[in-house]
Amino acid sequence: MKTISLKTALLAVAGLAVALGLSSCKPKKVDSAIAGNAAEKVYVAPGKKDELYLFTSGGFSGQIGVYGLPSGRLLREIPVFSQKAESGYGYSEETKPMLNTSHGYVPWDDSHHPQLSKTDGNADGRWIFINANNTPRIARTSLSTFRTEEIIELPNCGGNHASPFLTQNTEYVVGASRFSLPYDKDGDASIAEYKDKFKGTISFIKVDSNTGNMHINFQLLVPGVDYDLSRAGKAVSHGWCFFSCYNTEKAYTLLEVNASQRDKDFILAVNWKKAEEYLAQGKGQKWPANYAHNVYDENTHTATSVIEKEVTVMDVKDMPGVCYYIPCPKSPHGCDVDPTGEYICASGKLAAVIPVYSFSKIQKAIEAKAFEGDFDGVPVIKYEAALDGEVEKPGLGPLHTEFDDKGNAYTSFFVSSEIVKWEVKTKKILDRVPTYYSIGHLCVPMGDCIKPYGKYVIALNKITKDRYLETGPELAQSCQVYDISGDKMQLLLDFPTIGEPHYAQACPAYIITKNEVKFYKLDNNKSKYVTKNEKEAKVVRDGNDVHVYATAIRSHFTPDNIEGVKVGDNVYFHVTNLEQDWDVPHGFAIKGANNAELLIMPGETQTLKWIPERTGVFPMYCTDFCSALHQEMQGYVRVGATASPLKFNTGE
Ligand code: RUQ
Ligand code: CUA
Repeated sequence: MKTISLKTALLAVAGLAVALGLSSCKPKKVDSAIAGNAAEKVYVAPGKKDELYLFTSGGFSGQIGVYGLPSGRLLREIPVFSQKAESGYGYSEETKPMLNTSHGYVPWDDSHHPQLSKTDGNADGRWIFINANNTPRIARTSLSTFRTEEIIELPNCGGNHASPFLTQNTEYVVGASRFSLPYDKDGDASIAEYKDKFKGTISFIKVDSNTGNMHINFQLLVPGVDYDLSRAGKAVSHGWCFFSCYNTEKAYTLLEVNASQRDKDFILAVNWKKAEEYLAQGKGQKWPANYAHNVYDENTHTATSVIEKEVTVMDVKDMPGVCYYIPCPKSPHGCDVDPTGEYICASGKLAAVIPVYSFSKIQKAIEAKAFEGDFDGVPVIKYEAALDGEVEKPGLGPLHTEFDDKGNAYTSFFVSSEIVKWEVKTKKILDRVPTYYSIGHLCVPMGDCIKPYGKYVIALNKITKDRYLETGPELAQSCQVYDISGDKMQLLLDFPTIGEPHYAQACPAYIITKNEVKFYKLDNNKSKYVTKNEKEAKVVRDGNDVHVYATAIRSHFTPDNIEGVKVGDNVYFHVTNLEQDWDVPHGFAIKGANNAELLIMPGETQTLKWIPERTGVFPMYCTDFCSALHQEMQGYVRVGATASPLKFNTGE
């Protein structure tokens, strides 16, 4: 490598950053970084709507944040992997199955990479996918309802980080393991046997193009390194996926030191179309498995959870032509494919250059067998044979790259806390701007698509230090918006986010709003517990279970007086919102409920379970300000020591 001299310095800086708890150099001249017309460029006047949607990962909140751009206004937090008391997600009987896993009910996770569904390599506004790292799962959220519709657990996977990445027509959502694990003998081995026994996996989850429903078509068993990030090929490279790999040292303790030994780690190139051929030839082995598959049905307004028992696994050792490693300088993190699909750039966290590989050169190298040996049976392509060129002296600690519509790339630098713009073809650096501070991912609207939207780059920062009003020991998480429409990047706006915005994707608003669902049709409501009109409202006892079939409409519940419930009963309030109009949810809450409230959309039925633990009269009410007489939308449930005949009514 040409830049060996820089490497020592880099390692020292990176090492120092680690020692300081991963803080970074603070850019100078913070105040002068804002140009005079910045405010005007992000100002969205009252009554006007934003131009774009931005979907951020919630990180350790497990959710997705929805913001308008360029204003940075928070519109919604969509619950995905974590319970949300605000709407009852994960608390209502209908949504609890969404958070079921093979480990039982897991109401929390760590989500990193939102991915908009794609058609022909461009965002199509149908769904957004996101990964759960900790208990490996992938979720699909509808962008017509902004609700999570499906969550599939990944068996044979530890740390689902290189996930979920989509092929160009959403044929597959792909997720790879960060933590390798032993998969023979029921997953047990001594940790010291890592080098021999631990393996990684890559899951290829097929997405039904009409319904979006996911199933694991196959898993690839790959050598036991850490797979970190990924992008699928597109256009010329459609049919391939690329993964960054670190810890090719196969260290299993003190990775900070032990996984930073080799001068080069790898990019893994996977020919998934070829893998499909092997699958069709019956190469796959059925492995017993145990993983949850949870689906929310919009007609029954109810989720079901099924535990699947089998998965098809193929060992890449036995599948020539499917996998190739390509050397990549020092602990790569991001692995990104440019809009043409020809260029793949990898960002080594400790590297002094950004290597840019050429897809056509990779193909030629494979044909010519330009290999420098193999790694656990997988051929390693010679670095020079795959390389198109290097971006030299780009900055310190490159992490991720996105692209605009003019042939430029934008790379984030954690340690030097900046975004660097460079030209993909020439690898020439064109501009750099500081970020405040320590940028991780970055997002250009549709910056991973065949036709990027461009216009802005959004920095997703790890540290905010002096940027916002203090909020105790934990400071706000933050995005920054930069204008990239001119030659020079221009900082426009800081705005705080909910949770840690690891990654985000953005697209023009019309792509999403054209599919919008305004309310659920009551006629289509197939819930087992629906009450379609007030006359059918009732309260029914079944042993210790009491089912309240209730309706809500401005501004009363039917029934709103209930007597005959006893202490210790399982009381199920099945509330149907009878409204058939946009934006008229009703809430439901009862004193002493130790789970959540419900927020019920027009036409929908949701159920809150309540176990009264004492006698008395318990008020219930609507929590969502629905009309001038919202505050009148209330009622009572009387609880006795023993059961008495059930009585219920409204207005008698
Ligand atoms: S990561 S800061 Cu979890 Cu996507 Cu790169
Ligand atoms: Cu219904 Cu307030």
